[in-house]
Formats: sequence, C-alpha cells, structure tokens
Amino acid sequence: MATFNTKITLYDLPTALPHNQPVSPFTSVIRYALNYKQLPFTTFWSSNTTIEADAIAAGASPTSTHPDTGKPRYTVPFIVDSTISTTSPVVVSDSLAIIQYLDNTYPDPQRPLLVGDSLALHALAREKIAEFLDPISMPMVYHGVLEILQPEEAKAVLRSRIPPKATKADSPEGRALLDASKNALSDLARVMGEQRWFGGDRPVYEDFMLLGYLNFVRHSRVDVWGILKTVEDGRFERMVGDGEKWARME
Ligand SMILES: N[C@@H](CCC(=O)N[C@@H](CS)C(=O)NCC(=O)O)C(=O)O
Repeated sequence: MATFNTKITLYDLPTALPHNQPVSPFTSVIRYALNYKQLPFTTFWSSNTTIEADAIAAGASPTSTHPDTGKPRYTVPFIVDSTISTTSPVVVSDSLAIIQYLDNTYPDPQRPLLVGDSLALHALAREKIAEFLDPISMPMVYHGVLEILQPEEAKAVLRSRIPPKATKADSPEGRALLDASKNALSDLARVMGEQRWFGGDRPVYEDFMLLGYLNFVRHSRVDVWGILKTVEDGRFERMVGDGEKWARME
C-alpha cells in the first residue's frame, strides 16, 4: 500500500471517555479514515466555546451559517495539513470535503474512501444512513452526550439546544422512538444485504460514517445502544467490532 509521512492535525472535541474517544460522528469519520489510510496525525482539542476562534486562527472556513443570526458557523472537524509546508499548510473544513481531500492528496488504489466522484450522491447516502438517529437524537442521545462532553462550558452550550428532559428508553414514548430507530437500521441492513460493508469487502466513507453514528449512540447512551445493538442479530455491533482497529486515537 502507499505510504505517506503526513503531518496532519485534526481538530476535535474533548470528551470524558477513556482516551478522549470522540463523540462527534463527523470527527469520528475523519479519525477512521486517517487510520484506515495509515496517515499519521495528531489531535488538537478544541471546544464548543472555542471552535470559532480556533478555526479562524487556523484559517479554516465556516461550514454553514447560523439559521437564527445568519452568521458563519464554524464546526469540527477541520484539518491542518503541514505535510508539504508548515508555513502555508493546507486547511480543510467539513468532513466530506476532508475525505475528498485525503483521497485526492494521498491516493491509495487499494483503499479508496469515496467510490464515485459525485459528492452529492455521497451526501445523500450519508443523509439516509443518519435517519436511524432522527427519532432518538434530540429526545435521548444528546442528553447522554451532556454527560461526556468536556469542558463544563461546552455542556452549557449543548444544554441550551436540547429539550430540558430526556425521554426514558423504557417509557411508552421512548419505546416508540426506539422502534422507529430500529426499523431504520433494519432498512440499512436490507440495503447492505450480504455485503460486509457498503464498500463490499472493504469499508468506504459511508461505512465509517455509519460507524461514527453508531459510536455516537454507543458512547452516550449505553441503555439505548443495548437495544439498537440487537437489531438484525447484532449485525451493527459486529460492524463496530470489525472497525475497531481503525478507531484508535492517533
Ligand atoms: N457539515 C459539517 C458538520 C460538522 C458538525 O456539525 N460538527 C459539530 C460537532 S458534531 C460542531 O462542530 N458543532 C459546533 C457548533 O455547532 O457550535 C461536517 O460534515 O463536518
């Protein structure tokens, strides 16, 4: 396989999980991709309260605008790639753009992340994959994220964006939401059929995105993951296990 001695810094949000494992699906996908392609990198720990300042200092572009104020919205992940030049590094924000940059800049025909050039189709696939989170993220999962996000000020930012109380997994309402989430995961399993990964016998961007979303639940709500992991005879739990070797931190 191709080897590149890269000097990449990944900006991520710190958590209270062992080894600071990420909770953001979007930073997770980059971590998986870098490890899978064996591209050396280090992490800069930003925070919800400092993302904007850190991004501006690094020269990273905003990824959208705040719907309420129209102001630029800065997000993690972004990367600073000093492999060619430390004085004028390449800075890329937005997870899908980063994936495309890594594929183009550090090509490895054995390990492509994006199969097919249309970013629109990859974005569409990501939307479909994320659907299993729609019923549960706001009422349940983000409350678990509150427990593991660091530092305290970052929790305050998140708390202001989510409902005051979490829906209980074992309440009638919680069970209905979880059933909807399980059905969406079963739909994904049906689409994958006998394939081990969306990429066939090797993982691609869509697989790492799904792993990021599964970890988002797994790390934040043990009880919710305990229910979702049983879907399709534990298929998605096995998938997390299969991806474990690319989930390491640096
Ligand atoms: N479209 C962006 C979305 C990234 C995103 O939403 N990141 C969240 C963390 S999961 C973030 O940085 N939120 C900071 C904020 O909203 O203040 C991508 O794909 O990278």
